[in-house]
Amino acid sequence: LFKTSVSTAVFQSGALGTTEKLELKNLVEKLAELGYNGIESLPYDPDEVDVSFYKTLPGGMTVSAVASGGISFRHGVTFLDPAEEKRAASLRLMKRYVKLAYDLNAPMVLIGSAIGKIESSIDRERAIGWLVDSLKSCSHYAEQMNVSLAIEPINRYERNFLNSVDDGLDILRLTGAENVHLLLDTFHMNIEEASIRNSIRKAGKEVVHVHLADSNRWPPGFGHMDFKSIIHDLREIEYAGFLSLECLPKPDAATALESGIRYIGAL
Ligand SMILES: [Mn+2]
Repeated sequence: LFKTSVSTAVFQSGALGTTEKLELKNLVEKLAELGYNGIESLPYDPDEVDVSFYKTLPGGMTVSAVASGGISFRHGVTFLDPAEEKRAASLRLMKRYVKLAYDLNAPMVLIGSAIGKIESSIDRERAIGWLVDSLKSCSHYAEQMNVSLAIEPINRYERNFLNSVDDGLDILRLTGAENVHLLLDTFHMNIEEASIRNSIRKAGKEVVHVHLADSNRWPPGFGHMDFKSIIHDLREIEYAGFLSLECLPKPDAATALESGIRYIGAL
């Protein structure tokens, strides 16, 4: 049986273009009640987090991961910003997310949108060099706190490189850090991977976190993806991390949360 968690941001703040908002406290109580094992935290600023709240989560829940999307959403900087001072700012922020993960006893920081895009004025090799240097720097810092980093391949409509598992493995090879791994997101995989099965097998031990959403980014079971097969493949690679629901609150938040864990549990 896999551990389950929920990426809370979309349910709290109307992220991903949604409007429904739940108070974090009520949301967390609901997740414990439904039987989730953890919550994935996406604070827009690490300094705004009430650490004590996360230390006493109901139902023995833990923080499955800290997501760093606030670096681009809130602070408007990324690892690939053409301006050097903005790249430096994103790196400083990322280290604060790493420290926050340590403070919350979370095993890892998720790195998705904070990577950014390659601007047309920037040479591709140069940009990848910036990314790899930033990851190396973060990984050294995170190592001292026993925190891992998980980079997320994101589909081509949201990012103009690092879209597939193969792309992610290339970045891991270039980075060469023992605590930098992959986050697989089924919504992005459905768009980018020729074979989800082969990609999961190829990623193997590098998979440290999984985001679950169906083909339409609704909760699993509301689209046309074969989650039975995905779960089978994750068992085969002996994946031991969380299955973290990161989906739109559709048809509504309560139904998404309830059906999410029920559907995963029945697979
Ligand atoms: Mn994701």
